[in-house]
Amino acid sequence: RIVIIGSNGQIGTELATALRAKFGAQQVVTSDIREPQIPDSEGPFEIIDVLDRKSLHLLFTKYRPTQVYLLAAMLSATGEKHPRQAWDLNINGLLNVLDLSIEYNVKRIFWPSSIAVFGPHSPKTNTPQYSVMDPNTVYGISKLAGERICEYYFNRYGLDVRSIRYPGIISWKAAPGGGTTDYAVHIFHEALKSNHYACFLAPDTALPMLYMDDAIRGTLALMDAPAKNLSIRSSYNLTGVSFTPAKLADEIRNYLPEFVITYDENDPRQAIADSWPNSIDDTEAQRDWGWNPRFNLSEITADMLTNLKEKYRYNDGKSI
Ligand code: VAH
Repeated sequence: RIVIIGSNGQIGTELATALRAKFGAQQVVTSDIREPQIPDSEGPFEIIDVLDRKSLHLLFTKYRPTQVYLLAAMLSATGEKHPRQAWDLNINGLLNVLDLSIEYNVKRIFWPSSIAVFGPHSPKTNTPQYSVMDPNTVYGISKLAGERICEYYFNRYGLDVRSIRYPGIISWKAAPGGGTTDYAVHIFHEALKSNHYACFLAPDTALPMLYMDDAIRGTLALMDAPAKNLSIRSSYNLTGVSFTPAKLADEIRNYLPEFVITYDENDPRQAIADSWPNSIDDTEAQRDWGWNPRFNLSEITADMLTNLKEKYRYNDGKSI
């Protein structure tokens, strides 16, 4: 069986769909701290708090997973509002899963890191795999510590845990929660709803981004790669495309010519974004397991608007 912990989230939702398509619905167990908005009719679902070792133990006993995907985490912006809870969930949740994975001899574990592990003194452009890393958000600090823990469990216990430093992820199926890059998702919804978006990042804030289809395909490619090919056991740099809010607005106007973007100054997420790279060098992922992004900014924009148009027309009956 494959177990996904945190399957209600932006990435977990689509990982569940992809893994069920690949391994069969009954082979993939989804789990989260509460029921999903739309009940999971595809396959087994369990309510799990990753910080409750007892319930986690029961999950591993019941399903004896061969693979575990740990997606439960508190992201950057929310983490700055609740720093202790963010550290606790992101670090102790990981330790609980790694320890149980040893006890139950889980073959492969996936855990997401983030470009948030880089900080103000990391190179801003084409940030390399190995670099000065001085993250100044609790989220980034917890992800950097988590990477060191994953590499330790691999070297000390031979646990085959694999990880990707996700950039901002853009998708339309499930809402993102509490991130700084989420402007690049909200903007599409607002453009379709009201032809206007009040952006919480400044127009020239360049950030590395990745379309969800690419993120899922890359994650499965890493998990399928032969262990001997993997030279990185902390977490792989990965990126799709870098752009600014102003560039994204221009791209949207190619489809919605009346679209207007305005900028809210002084949002706390600006300082978080300013501490992160503008672009990422993912040479190691390309070399070790054939990473190659497929969606550029224009294709992301077209796919998002096409799919969300359907979603909005369906929900509100309003014509876009
Ligand atoms: C966030 N979407 O904004 C996440 C991600 C690199 C950004 O880690 O916190």
